Amino acid sequence: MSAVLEQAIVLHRSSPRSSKPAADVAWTVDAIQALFELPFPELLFRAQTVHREHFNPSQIEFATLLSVKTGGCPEDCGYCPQSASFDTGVKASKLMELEEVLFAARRAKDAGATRFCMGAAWREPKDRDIEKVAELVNAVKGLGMETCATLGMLGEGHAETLRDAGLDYYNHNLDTSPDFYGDIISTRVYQDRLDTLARVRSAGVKVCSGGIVGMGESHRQRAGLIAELANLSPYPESVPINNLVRVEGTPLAEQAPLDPFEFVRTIAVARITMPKARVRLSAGRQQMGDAVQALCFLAGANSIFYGDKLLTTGNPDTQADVDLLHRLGMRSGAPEVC
Ligand code: SAM
Ligand code: DTB
Ligand code: SF4
Repeated sequence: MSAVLEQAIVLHRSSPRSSKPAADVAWTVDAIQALFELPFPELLFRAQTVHREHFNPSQIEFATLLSVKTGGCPEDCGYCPQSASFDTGVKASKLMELEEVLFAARRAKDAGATRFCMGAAWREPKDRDIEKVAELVNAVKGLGMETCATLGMLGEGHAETLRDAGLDYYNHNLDTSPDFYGDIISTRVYQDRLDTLARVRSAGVKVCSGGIVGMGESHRQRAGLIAELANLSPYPESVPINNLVRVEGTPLAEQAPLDPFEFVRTIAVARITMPKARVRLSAGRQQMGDAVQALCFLAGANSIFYGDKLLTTGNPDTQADVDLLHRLGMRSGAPEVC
């Protein structure tokens, strides 16, 4: 066994990170890469052990997404069908009306979702956008659902306004490692993302932040993304792991698909390094198959996006997800940390 691998194992066994969220031990990229390189059964066993320390491993959160403002985005994220820089056939639309959003949220709740996440294709919302989204958040919160919003970079006071309206989580993904970021996005820098996450955290809104795998990043860069997330202090309460959805018209449309076991490994490493987070098996499930999804649950995923659509692309239909959990003897519900 290599020295780095031993370090990863020792670190995992002895580090307070396995039981305390705000740990004093930083994860090195080497140690995380060594976790990725463990034999698959060993990695899954470790991830399951950590998962069971904090959660009921049979419970999966259902979070429903709604694109409340679609397309026409000035950013050039190479994976995204909503960027105005690419011809993907996504039509730009204005912010949805309150009644439409409430209708979708009620439907999601009736179908069993506990979290409702509203996404907008903005680089950064204006003050008046925040006022309008705050009304949406307040109305959805009134239904008794957990609320989440993903609106791009936040300015001064935005996170506080959303918090006061009842926002539980703000989603803002680091997406990939710092050294691969510039290959994917040219219109903003990594530090912009970190600055928004700091604003969210200091307003007392819970952080939802993860990334995308399968964009052509190296093994080390995949480990680098997890290191960035796990070393946020504290690490995010919610960690979406997206498998790239290859959309025609985007620069990443022809990207070779990722080995599904590598995706499962990413979930497992996220679970080990962020033990109390809700780790979400996010975009890419429609292309994945039931067996790989089941492996992701074994690797410590305890949340999925639930509903026929993500933002602009497809997702398994709700009955298929209900059936999948039933076949696995699992159940839906907001996972509580124990
Ligand atoms: N505009 C805001 C932002 O960028 O933060 C919010 C919406 S944006 C669509 C939210 C996240 O969706 C991105 O950070 C990215 O992780 C994910 N995403 C977008 N397109 C994707 C794709 N084709 N495959 C997988 N994930 C994708
Ligand atoms: C996240 O990490 N993934 C979601 C949500 N947060 C906003 C979005 C996935 C989008 C997939 C491409 C689309 O449907 O447009
Ligand atoms: Fe815009 Fe967000 Fe898509 Fe980037 S990921 S192009 S910021 S909507």
